Amino acid sequence: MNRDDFPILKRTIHNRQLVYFDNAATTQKPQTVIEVMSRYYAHFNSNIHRGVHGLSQEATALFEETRDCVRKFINAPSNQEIIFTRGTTEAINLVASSFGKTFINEGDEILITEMEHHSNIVPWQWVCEEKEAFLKVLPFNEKGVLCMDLLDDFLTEKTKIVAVTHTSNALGTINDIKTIIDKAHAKNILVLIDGAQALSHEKIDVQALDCDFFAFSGHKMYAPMGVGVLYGKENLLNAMPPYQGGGEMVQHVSFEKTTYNELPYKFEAGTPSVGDVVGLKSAIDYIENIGIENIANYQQELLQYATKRLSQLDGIEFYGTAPHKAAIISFNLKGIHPFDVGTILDQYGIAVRTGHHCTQPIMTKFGIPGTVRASFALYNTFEEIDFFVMAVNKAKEMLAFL
Ligand code: 7TS
Repeated sequence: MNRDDFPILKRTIHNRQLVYFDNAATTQKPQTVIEVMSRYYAHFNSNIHRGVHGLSQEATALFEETRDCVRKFINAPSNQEIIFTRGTTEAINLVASSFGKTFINEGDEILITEMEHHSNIVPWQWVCEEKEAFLKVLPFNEKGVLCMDLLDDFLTEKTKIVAVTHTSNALGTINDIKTIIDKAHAKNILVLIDGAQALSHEKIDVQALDCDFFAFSGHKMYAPMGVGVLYGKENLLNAMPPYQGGGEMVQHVSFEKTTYNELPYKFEAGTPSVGDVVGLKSAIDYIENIGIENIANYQQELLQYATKRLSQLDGIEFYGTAPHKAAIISFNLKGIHPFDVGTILDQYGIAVRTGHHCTQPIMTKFGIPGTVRASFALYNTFEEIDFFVMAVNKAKEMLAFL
């Protein structure tokens, strides 16, 4: 599917054809995105929102067009609710810091899950330390599925916010976030969704979900690094204090008192990564041209095929066998360190991720140092999976006797 659109896939690594299976870390970029960014710097580069000059106005228009495009893409009601950040990490830190400052008090509870990425753990730990609040953690079972039967008990009258990942980057599990949101809202609790892994395989409609915050990164959905988005409901964002102080987020500054700009600029201090934002629009156009459902269906076929082929290998252990999974496979070969498997796969030109994937609590739960993770994107092929399974088998033979 559309492999030729991605120039990097023609590369060789260690004199082998590159097989790129590290898409959960970041996806590759299509030529159209690369060209749009190059064109931006060749023809439109200027600082935005501040110049009367024509070039600045053109750059501002491109920047704001992306905001509108993102709003439509996730079906947000208003452009004021789309805040550009550097990525998911910055978006979550923004909410934890700003919401935490105003709305979390001593004795309150923040609910996360046992399968969160570190970026959806650490910022909340900081809030809890500062405010003497409690971090509660909803566990998952041996398949990597959240223990939803415990949810009612974990949502107490002290819970202020639930922060949960849409899709686990280490287990592949797609969580039933709609149920979590509905149950939390029934008790007047807000919900933040970490959507870093979501948009590459699912149409997201923030109004249908009714989530209060939704964070994602462009670079995991064929867009450049350096741009992400925080969607937040307008009334909440208006009630929250600014996260960073600087240019653009202010209305008037004097040494006595500063007043703040309106949404979304209140949360966009300093010069943003305009070229990357412009690239994000191009990536969304690219996804929409193919159709997110087509992408999702194809990736599911790759997942089923790779899971079936790998299952035929003796001594393979999977981590994350939920019935509802994204195209992410985490595994180990019995008695072999994941790093060693990854090093051998690299010699075949195969890029996988090894280690804890910034989800150390998951590894602790399974009692392992890490996993080998293969994650697929729309340009991967069944032939690549065949080659990968062959190479995993070779790694097994080479390492079994060490
Ligand atoms: N949340 C999840 C679920 C993620 O998978 C990641 C990145 C993040 C948050 C942070 O995103 P960032 O763009 O701000 O860095 N996950 C991975 C990964 O699995 N390998 O490298 C980065």
